[in-house]
Amino acid sequence: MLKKTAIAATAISLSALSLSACGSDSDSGSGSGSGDDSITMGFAQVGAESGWRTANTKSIQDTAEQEGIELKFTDAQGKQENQIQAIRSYIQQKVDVIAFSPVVETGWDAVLQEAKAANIPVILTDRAVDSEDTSLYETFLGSDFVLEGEKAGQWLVDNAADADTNGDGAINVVQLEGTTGAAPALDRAEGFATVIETEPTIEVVATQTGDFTRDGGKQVMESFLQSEDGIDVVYAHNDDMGLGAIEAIEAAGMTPGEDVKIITVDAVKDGMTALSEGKINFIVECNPLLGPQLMDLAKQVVAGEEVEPRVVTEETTFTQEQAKEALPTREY
Ligand code: GYE
Repeated sequence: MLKKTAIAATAISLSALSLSACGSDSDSGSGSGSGDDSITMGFAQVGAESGWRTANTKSIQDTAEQEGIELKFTDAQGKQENQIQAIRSYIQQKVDVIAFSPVVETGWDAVLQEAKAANIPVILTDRAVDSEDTSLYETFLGSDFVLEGEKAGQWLVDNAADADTNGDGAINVVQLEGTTGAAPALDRAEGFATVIETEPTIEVVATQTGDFTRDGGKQVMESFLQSEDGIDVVYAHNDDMGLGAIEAIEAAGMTPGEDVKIITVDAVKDGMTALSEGKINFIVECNPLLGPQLMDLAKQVVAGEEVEPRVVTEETTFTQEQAKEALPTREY
């Protein structure tokens, strides 16, 4: 009894806020105990640019609460300098672990070195950095974006005959890219390009960033519809931009999913709904529910345990028929 009280008191003084928020300790079963060793995590999020991001943030916040991890959360509004500032402030506050989803791949070495010098472990979540020194972070948890691009390209190759909506023997693709310099934008473009190379009739005739937003996708698609003749296919790096493109296509008097085929990535509810309605033709899933794996990894690295340097999330793909089946039980 005495010993337990002493440990609890130390934990409270180390991290004054974390215990009060969770009320009485509910028995959370497995793991590292009953709250004596509470963890503070600083999480620097990209922003709130898409349905995927909203689901990702919710998963992280909900899981932290369930696991009794104190979460300091910031939204960088899509700006790398805001994320760097947030990470510096987490270092100053001496959090136990820092996790973040880097807006872009480059330019992280300096701040990661500061975290390392302060002995604070870093977990990359969702997006990668291009730092050559992999000792700057413990692990990278997230999807294989190249594979996602390959799956999108493979569907198009497999459905090439159907995708030639203009019937002229050439399949003209316009690409709506994610945020310039972001890992999912670079990798989804690369994976797609490698696979469509195998089918000479398929060509990306125009490509531009829509910044992963619905509005961005709509605006870029409007300009593509004016500048390009005979667009057969839209490949959007996320659902939101695909949904924006649908609005532009409809406003131009065409039928999305028929006159122009649409392939997207994510499989969030709005995207899946459009897929089940026939407005999108194929979606490659990218799972935003990273909270549980992230909190598990955080507990392990804070305990000084070795973790796998790369943790890849499992994902599938959806056709229109599969979307109809999956929608009723879709969580996000
Ligand atoms: O696909 C997109 C979001 O990094 C995987 O970012 C994430 C991407 C996701 O804005 O919708």
